[in-house]
Order: sequence, then C-alpha cells, then structure tokens
Amino acid sequence: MKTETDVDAVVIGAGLTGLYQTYRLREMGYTVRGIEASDNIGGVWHHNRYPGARIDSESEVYGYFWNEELMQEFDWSERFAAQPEVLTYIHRAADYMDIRKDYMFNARVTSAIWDDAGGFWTLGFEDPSLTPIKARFLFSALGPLSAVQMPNVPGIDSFQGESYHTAAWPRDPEGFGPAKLDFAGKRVAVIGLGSSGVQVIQEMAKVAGELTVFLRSPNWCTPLGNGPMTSERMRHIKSNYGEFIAKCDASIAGFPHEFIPQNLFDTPKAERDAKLEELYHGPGFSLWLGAYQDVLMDPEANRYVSDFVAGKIRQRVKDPKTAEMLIPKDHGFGMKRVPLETRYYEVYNQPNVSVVDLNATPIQRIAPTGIETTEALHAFDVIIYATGFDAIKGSWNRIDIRGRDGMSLKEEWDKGVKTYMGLQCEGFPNFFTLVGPQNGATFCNIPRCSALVVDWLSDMMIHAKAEGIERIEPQREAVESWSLYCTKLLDKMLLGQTNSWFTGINKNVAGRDKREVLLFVGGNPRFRQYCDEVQEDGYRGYVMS
Ligand code: NA7
Repeated sequence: MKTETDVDAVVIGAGLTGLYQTYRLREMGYTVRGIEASDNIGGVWHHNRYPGARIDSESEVYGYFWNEELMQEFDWSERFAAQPEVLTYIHRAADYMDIRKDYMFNARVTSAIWDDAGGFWTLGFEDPSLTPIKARFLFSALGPLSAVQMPNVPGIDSFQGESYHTAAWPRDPEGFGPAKLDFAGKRVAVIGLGSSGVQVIQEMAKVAGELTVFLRSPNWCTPLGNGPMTSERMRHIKSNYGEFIAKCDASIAGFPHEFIPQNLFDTPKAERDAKLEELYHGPGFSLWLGAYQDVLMDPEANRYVSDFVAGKIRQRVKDPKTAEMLIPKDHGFGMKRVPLETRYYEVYNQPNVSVVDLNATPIQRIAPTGIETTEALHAFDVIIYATGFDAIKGSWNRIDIRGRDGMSLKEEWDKGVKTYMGLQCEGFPNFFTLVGPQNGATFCNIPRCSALVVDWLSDMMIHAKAEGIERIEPQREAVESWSLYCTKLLDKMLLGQTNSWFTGINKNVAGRDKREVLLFVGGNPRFRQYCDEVQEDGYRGYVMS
C-alpha cells in the first residue's frame, strides 16, 4: 500500500546544484523541501571564505547558463571572481528562483532510511527537536568538496592561539566575505598546499609578520591570469554568450579550453615550446586543459611539460633549495588538480616567508603554543589548516544512508563505489547523487555540468509524473557496466595512476589508502551523449514502476 509522505521530494544541500534541483522540482509541480545544514545558501561559497578564495574558472562560465536573464543582468568585476562576488551571484540567482522559502536551514541530516514496503525515505536530523521528514524521492546535492577534513595529528584542540580551516572560515556577519580578522604582524602557519593553501598563502604573505608554510606535497601551480573585467569585455561576453556556452559544452571539463588535437612530439620543438610558453601565461586552466592532446596520457609528453613547469618554478623562486622543495617529485603536471596562482612562487623570495619540509621533519603534534615537528617547536599566533576535504564520497559517508534491507551506503562504498551514471546505486531506490562519485559533473566545471545533470534528471521526473512512476532504481547490469566504463576511461589517464583526492586517497582518513574509481573522466560531451542515448532509449538501465 502506498504510504503518504510529507513531500514528494527532498533535496539536501543549498549549493548551486541543490538550489537549481529544488527549483526545477517545484516548477514541475512536485512538492519539494530543500534541507540545508548551514544557516544560509551558497554551499562551499558560504563556507570557504578565507582571504584569497576565488574561482579558477573564468567568471562568465561559472554561473547558471540556463538563466539568460541573470547572465544579461550580472556584471562580474574580475576575470576570475573572488568568493564574495560568487556568493553575491548565488544570492542573486536565489532571488530570481525565489528559492529560500522552499528550504529548511540549520537542519543537518544525519540519517536517510528507505522503507521498501511504503516506497519512501525518512530523513532524521542532528537536532532532536526537528521532526523527521518522509519523502518519496531523495536528491542529495551534498557537494564533492564539502566534508571538511582536519589533519590527523594530535593536540589540535590544545592550541591557544587562533586557528582556522580554510573551508570553515569565520564570516563577515554583515556581508558575503570573510570576518574582518587582523593578521598584520602575526606569526602565521599554513598547513596544506592544495588550491586553498596556495590562495591563502598568497594573501597571508602580504600581511603576516612571519609566514611559515608546512609543506608535505607540493603541487604544479600555473598563473591564473586574473585582472579586472573591463566593461567592454563584459559587453562582449553578454552579446556572445552562445559562443562561450558552445565552447564549454565542447570541452572535456566544461571550461573554455580545448586540447590541441595533436601530439606534443609531433610538433617541432620551437613551435611546441612557444605554445607551452603561451599557455603557461594564458588564463585559467590553459596549460592543464588546453595543451597537446597526449600530455595527460603519455608519460613522455607529460614529462616534457612537467620539466617545462619545473623550469618556471626554478626561475621564479630565487633560493634553489626552496625551489626544489616546491617542485613535485611524486607526480607529473596535471595528474592532480592544478592550483592556479598569482605571484605565488615569488612569495617564497620574501624575507617574512619560510618553509618547513614535513617530509624531512614531520609534524608530531599541535602544541599549545604552535606546531611541533620532529626537529623543533615552531611558535605561532595563528594556524591555518588548508587540509582540504574528505573528497567526493565523504559528504555522503557522513550521513547514515540505508537502502533496501538496511543496506548501508557507506559500507557498500567502502567495498568499492559502484553507480549507474554516478546518479544511482543498486539497492537505493529513488535516491539520486548529484555531483557524486562517477558522475559526469564531478570532474567538470561544476555549475555548468551539474545544471545539465539537473536538467536531465528533471526530464526523468517529468516522465515519472506523466507515467505515475513512484519508484526508480538502476539495474545491476547497468551499474556494473557503468562502473567498468569509468574504470576503463580512468585507466587511460595518468591521473588514474596517481594518489590524490581524484583517486580517493586521503592520508587523514583511515582506510582511504587505496585508489578508487570515483571519477568519470570521459568528458562532458561524452557524458551528455550517454545521457541523451539513455533517455532516447526509454531510460535504459533504470527500472521504473
Ligand atoms: P586539497 O587539494 O586536498 O589540499 C590539501 C592539502 O593539505 C594537501 O597539500 C595535503 O597534502 C595537505 N595536508 C592534508 N593533511 C595534511 C597533514 N596531516 N599534514 C600536512 N599536510 C597535510 O584541498 P584544497 O582545499 O586545497 O582544495 C580542494 C579542492 O577544492 C580544490 O582542488 C578545488 O577544486 C576546490 P597531501 O597531498 O595529503 O600530502
């Protein structure tokens, strides 16, 4: 017998993806409740307010392409917008969708339990005063980079100075940016050299009395190419949005960069060196996603580009010993997420900046006065943890999600992630993962690619409404074949053979030391084509009843 639910659908998460999914479901006539753990919308842009936080994708391609009106109305002030402006944009989009009224805030979901007889999900909350909610369909837009991860070192709570994680930064109560904290003249430590670490280091170096960088794994960083967005350029973008969208849609990762359809060594040396030079100084991910087609697949071509970038680091960092410390030795260029920078390497030439090599002298503990390595106790006023996230599956693992027969999603994923199209898992009917493991939007320019996924799922929900479908789940064979497809694609890429959050490695989380297939690396066009074919084929691979 069909059980009545409180709402047709719940969407967990009020980031760019969740907001749009909630909007689409509401507009289709479903009763929908958005649920958000935090007190406001914005997802990562609400939380990651550290000084220097900004997008690495060109501002004009970061938004909602479905919203022509907003695209024409919103003027970006920089070519790569800073966090307060991105959050301003999200709030403007929320006004447009009139979406806040559909959300419950300050409601952290701790459990989601499927009732197979009744065909519905029950969501439980951390706050015991909140009544559990029953919903037929559950859309989880939890964010692949939102489960904040602290380092696994003892003594963190004992530190008596100020300490911050980049992804949980204090907020300006009056505005969209960071709290007005004063770092002038202070002794500041930064742990972590991913994209967040690189951005915050650049800013701290300008104000800190002493900045100490605790370096474990350097990354290959290339110039961002930021600058003011001139009114002429903004006008040009607005009149040519169609072209920008087409370019993103044709590219593997949804950015306005395309690989050169030629192998590196097939190009004469002078020509290829000039090209690499041009791409290095080009905007955004020009070098990562716009170089020769074999650079991310062929070890020799990759080594050539790695040597080229290493040469740049040696030119820019004056002290040769420091330069060598900052050149990655365990992976080639582009095998991990490439942080983009603005005068980052020059920071290491400043007298107020020093580096502690954690490979030579690991952290023993955080002490009340600072950071103790095997060599010394370094005293600080401020410690900044730029130690990232329990990436991709971490946000799902932190909720007790139980499908048919009490099956735990975390336990299933501990055995190995398997999904159909990165959208559904076997045994978890009516449960959708947005921008989750093995989904086409996860290794992509997320706002652009996740909106395409939301649109596709929304078509599926229109179909479900028209046909009176109340249960959607993937077939086992479809799950097996999609997961195998993801494995084969990743095997061709050098990044699949590299330890990083792309491949599920997290040195701070027990049991996360084996590589996993968490990404669909076939590219945005191929994912879209697959989605279209599945739809045209009557939702091939899904069981609907
Ligand atoms: P990342 O890219 O995961 O970077 C985290 C950094 O913190 C990385 O350099 C880690 O080194 C370092 N780390 C983590 N734990 C420790 C400990 N215990 N000791 C020393 N160093 C540590 O996170 P981000 O926030 O920078 O960026 C994540 C993504 O968000 C980014 O790619 C964008 O797409 C947005 P490790 O590599 O583990 O040796």
